[in-house]
Amino acid sequence: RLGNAVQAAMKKDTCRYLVVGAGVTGESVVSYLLANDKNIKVMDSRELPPNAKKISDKVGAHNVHYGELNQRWLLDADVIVLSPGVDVHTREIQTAIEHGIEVIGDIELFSRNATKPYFAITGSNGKSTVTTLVTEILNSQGIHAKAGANIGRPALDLIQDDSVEMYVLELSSFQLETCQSIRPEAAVVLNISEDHLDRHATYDEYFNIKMSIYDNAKTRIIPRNTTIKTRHATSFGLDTPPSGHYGIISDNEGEWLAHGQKKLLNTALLRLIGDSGKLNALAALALAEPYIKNWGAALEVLTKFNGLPHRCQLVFEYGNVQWIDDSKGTNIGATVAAIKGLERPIILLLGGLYKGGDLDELVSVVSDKVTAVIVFGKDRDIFNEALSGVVNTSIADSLEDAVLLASRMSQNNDVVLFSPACASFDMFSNYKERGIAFQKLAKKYGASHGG
Ligand code: UMA
Ligand code: ADP
Repeated sequence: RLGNAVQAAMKKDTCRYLVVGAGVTGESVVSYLLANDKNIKVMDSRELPPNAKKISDKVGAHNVHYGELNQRWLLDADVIVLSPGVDVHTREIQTAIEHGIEVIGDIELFSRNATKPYFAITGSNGKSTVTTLVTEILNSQGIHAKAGANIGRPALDLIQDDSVEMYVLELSSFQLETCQSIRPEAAVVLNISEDHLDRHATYDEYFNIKMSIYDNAKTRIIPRNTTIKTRHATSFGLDTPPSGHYGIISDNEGEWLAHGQKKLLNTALLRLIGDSGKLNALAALALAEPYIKNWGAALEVLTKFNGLPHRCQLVFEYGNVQWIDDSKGTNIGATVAAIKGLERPIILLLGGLYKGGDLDELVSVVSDKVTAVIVFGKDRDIFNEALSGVVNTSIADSLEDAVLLASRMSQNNDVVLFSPACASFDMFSNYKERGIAFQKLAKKYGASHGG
């Protein structure tokens, strides 16, 4: 964890800030600091970072340095504000830390300066879904809440909007790693499975960074029966809940989301699919509970929420074959959950940039429920090797080949599931672009073959 000398320095007009990263986070940090009259320089290791021009215009060309991390600038700063995409273990950043320079992230700046209450949501999977649900539930109670941070809109942009009464922050491990002052109203680690092991040295490091979200939280929400444990917590899970906790109860009318013995909503009315959908709904209710006065309105949000795009999204059904876009399935845990949530025989498309993770878990659910696997992308051989012993696998040279092959293989009642278990950056700029590409191809080939 990083030091904490910056608070005093921030108050000094002389404090020299160096913002590292000229993406959306960098731009939000620059705007925030400029609004507060601070002395700022910006650098990015990329020659042409996304917000290069906008940032240069704001701080002046002589205050930006693009194309490499400049050690001298790093050592001249009082405070370095690091964007989440830059690894804090990078040599130049470590050298600055060794020289006693404070390195913080945008969420640390947010935490020190937010004057309204906020929620903090992390986990390996389900963050964006739960962040959106909590925000909508708060809105249903007449509270003007806005979602931000890893979900897209940087946290410091939210702070600058006076009309917002509450913030709901989705936090990644990268954002938590450079933050030590968060004091959320309520915090949750939704689940943990191996992810981002290309950035974190060990699973334990990743786990501990996630768990730090609870340190100063007023209310702590945890998933029941997992390794995520903390004091005075309210739990959620798929079993019958103890009094005061959230879970599922069954009776002759079906299955219910429940708070203790109190039935809240028949799960048949929930549009989110599978066990993940139920868990996400329960977590959102547990987080928002202190602010729920009108339970009818809060539960109505759950009955109307169709899920976010590219998360187990039904693209279309043709000839009784369903095509599902789960492009946001960027780790093994998400893909395993997607497979488990489906009832029909599955043709699974996966591959891309493997970030580490438990292949055995994947092999086990694939052997249970998947009839064929088509692998694509940079790390396709890793998956082919792991899965070829348990299921029929094919190697595709492109996403287009993969979809074409799936359309030829698909039969009545199949599901074609696009859940790559990998990052998209080998072939696309992000998971959205990858999902859109899949959807177009699915529509092109799915309607001409299959079923
Ligand atoms: N980069 C460099 N050199 C630099 C700075 C950045 O090569 O000097 C590269 C990074 O390696 C990274 C990319 O540029 O690949 C973007 O990095 P950034 O820190 O500039 O990112 P932002 O555009 O500010 O977006 C970040 C989050 N991105 C990351 O953490 C990588 C966004 O989450 C988040 O929405 C945004 O801040 C607002 O808070 C995206 C993400 O992929 C969706 N998050 C990861 C995930 O969900 O798995 C953690
Ligand atoms: P995150 O923001 O953590 O990436 P999302 O809500 O965007 O989470 O969903 C990402 C992926 O995780 C999708 O593939 C989705 O189907 C899957 N997912 C959503 N909720 C859960 C959950 N509770 N457990 C496991 N996987 C989940």
